[in-house]
Amino acid sequence: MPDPRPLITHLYTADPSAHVFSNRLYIYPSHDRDTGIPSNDNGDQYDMADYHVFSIDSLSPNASEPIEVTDHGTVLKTEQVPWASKQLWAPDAAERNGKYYLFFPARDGEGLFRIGVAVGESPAGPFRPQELWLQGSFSIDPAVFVDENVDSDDGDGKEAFIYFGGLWGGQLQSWVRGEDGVGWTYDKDGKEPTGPGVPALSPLIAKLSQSMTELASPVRPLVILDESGGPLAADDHDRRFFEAAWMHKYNGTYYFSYSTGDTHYLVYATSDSPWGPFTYRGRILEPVLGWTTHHSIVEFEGKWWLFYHDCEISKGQSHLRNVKVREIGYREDGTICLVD
Ligand code: FUB
Repeated sequence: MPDPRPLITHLYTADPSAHVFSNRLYIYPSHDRDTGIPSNDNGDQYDMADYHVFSIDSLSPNASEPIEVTDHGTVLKTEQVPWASKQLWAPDAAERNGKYYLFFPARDGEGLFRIGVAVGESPAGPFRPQELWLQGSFSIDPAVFVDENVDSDDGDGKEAFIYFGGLWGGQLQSWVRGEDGVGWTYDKDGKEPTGPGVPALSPLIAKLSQSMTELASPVRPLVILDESGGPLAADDHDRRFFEAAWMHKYNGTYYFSYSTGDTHYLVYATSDSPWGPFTYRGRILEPVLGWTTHHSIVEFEGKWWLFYHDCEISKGQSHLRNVKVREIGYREDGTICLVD
């Protein structure tokens, strides 16, 4: 099938987190810009300073018409966030208690990535940041999943979880879990593990409080198993977690999807619990033009959609990306396929 056209062309946008709020589709992407910082494995070239929110009325207009996207303008800037110094990376958003929450990673004053929360009255923003980052959070790429119609201690039939983490520039390899299983400490010399039989580093999960502005559980690893029931191996770069966590639920099954980073695949694993363990199931998307790949999956107008990015407009400059969308489907066994 022909590659879809970029959805947004007047700005560089990436890492699209898509959600449906009040029957309208909202996209919360990173806003890429070129500040001339040379590319390196630390991701310094991804030097973003604000967020825009976009929305779409319908993804199924007449085939000949382009999809109409509304830009709701700047909804949060680095200088509004008391604790952040730079690099507003991939955000996500959630609705609860009649309010909207924007979750975003940024470096703190010491250069460590933390995850912040900003609160708004409308899905289109603006968002007011909390004074401090989400205490206990670290690394990058928050994905917030609100599970509905569940037995919940929170009394509203909902439970919210935050999934996060990213290797290399995202610093996941530098965080070490304490022996009590509760605290995590930073080790600047931390390295991604390697070697035969060594398990890969896991993405992380915590429950969110009903207020959505605090962690309500310790942060713990989200285990991803291979077909033989063992944890994915660190050297299995085609399948191990790198960054870009996303959670969605289809037919009662939890789908955790992510990027494999240096092998550039979008892949997924499934479980019958949002806490896991998850079992690796396969690939969703082959490598795109550019180094990073990052996505979200959402149901809208009775179909399932994959939002992702590539570097078509910038002709392959990896830090200047554009958001795209294509339809996905599910086979009878629950595996995901792209729809032509
Ligand atoms: O946009 C900056 C970083 O690039 C994101 O946080 C990663 O997921 C990768 O897409």
